[in-house]
Amino acid sequence: MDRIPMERKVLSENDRIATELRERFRRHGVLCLNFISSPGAGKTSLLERTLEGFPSGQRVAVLTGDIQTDNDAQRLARFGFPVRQITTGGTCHLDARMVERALAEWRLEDLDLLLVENVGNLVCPASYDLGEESKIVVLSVAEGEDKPLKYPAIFFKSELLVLNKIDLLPHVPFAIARARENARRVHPGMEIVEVSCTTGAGFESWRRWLAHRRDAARTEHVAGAH
Ligand SMILES: Nc1nc2c(ncn2[C@@H]2O[C@H](COP(=O)(O)OP(=O)(O)OP(=O)(O)O)[C@@H](O)[C@H]2O)c(=O)[nH]1
Ligand SMILES: [Mg+2]
Repeated sequence: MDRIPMERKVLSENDRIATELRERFRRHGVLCLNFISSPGAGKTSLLERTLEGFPSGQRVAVLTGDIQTDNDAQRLARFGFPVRQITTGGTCHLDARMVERALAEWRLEDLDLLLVENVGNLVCPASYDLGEESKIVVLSVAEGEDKPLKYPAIFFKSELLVLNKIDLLPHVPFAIARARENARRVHPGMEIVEVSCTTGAGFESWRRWLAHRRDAARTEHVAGAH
């Protein structure tokens, strides 16, 4: 009986911190994106290719969550942008407090894009607001086109679906039209891009989406400053 109130209390404390973080991000014109997927769908690969495409001097930083290792931070640090690992020690999602702590040594004035890779999990991260502007869910074609129906919360809450590993389509039974239909059944009008992090296919669409969102955040920030 008392499990529900406890959970509510934890979540409302998380929401309080997330709200503060969101206000700080907006005040500094930082676009924060929270990447969520099941383990191995390609979050780190998407971030690697994205960072690889940025000219040096971009005001971008990355936080990456993992239950146990710092493998992803090592992969992402190769591109010369600031990267911090958040090791959750068993917890299946990032929370706003973890993000707040990880940001303590960075000046938000120096950033305009913060990319947050969540722990690989399609369930728990959906319940924890990190103060991000948008959640992005990554689904690979090796996982089955029914996933939006089975894990609706994360597809409903995410602004964009990145359908990854399209290079594998000839080898796996994945009906991409059905996947898109399922995502939009859960989240009408959901934006979807199809990519392969291995070949780079579809990256123009993903980069266009990102550039558009960065422009929007910048415009809002400038407008707010007047
Ligand atoms: N064929 C193919 N493999 C891919 C693609 N993107 C990622 N992979 C592979 O999928 C595996 C997992 O990719 P990661 O980027 O580590 O996945 P992740 O979502 O960050 O995984 P966790 O952090 O463990 O949740 C790696 O072996 C990648 O090389 C793709 O577009 N095509
Ligand atoms: Mg990863």
